[in-house]
Amino acid sequence: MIRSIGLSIVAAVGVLGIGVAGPAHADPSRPFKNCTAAKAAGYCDIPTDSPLYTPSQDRDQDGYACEC
Ligand SMILES: [Ca+2]
Repeated sequence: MIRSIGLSIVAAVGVLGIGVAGPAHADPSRPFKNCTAAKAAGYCDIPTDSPLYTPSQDRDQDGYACEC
């Protein structure tokens, strides 16, 4: 019984951990409309290898869009 509860807690924490820690969880597959929208969603300094990157949002062309 105790073992069963312990496993349930571990499973619940695992699910929550993935939901909170996984950046891909809320990660759209296309760039944001603009940096205001990106930052509102918690994204900034978006690297060129991210599907969220778009050159028009990287004004200084340093490889990071929507600087923090
Ligand atoms: Ca930049």
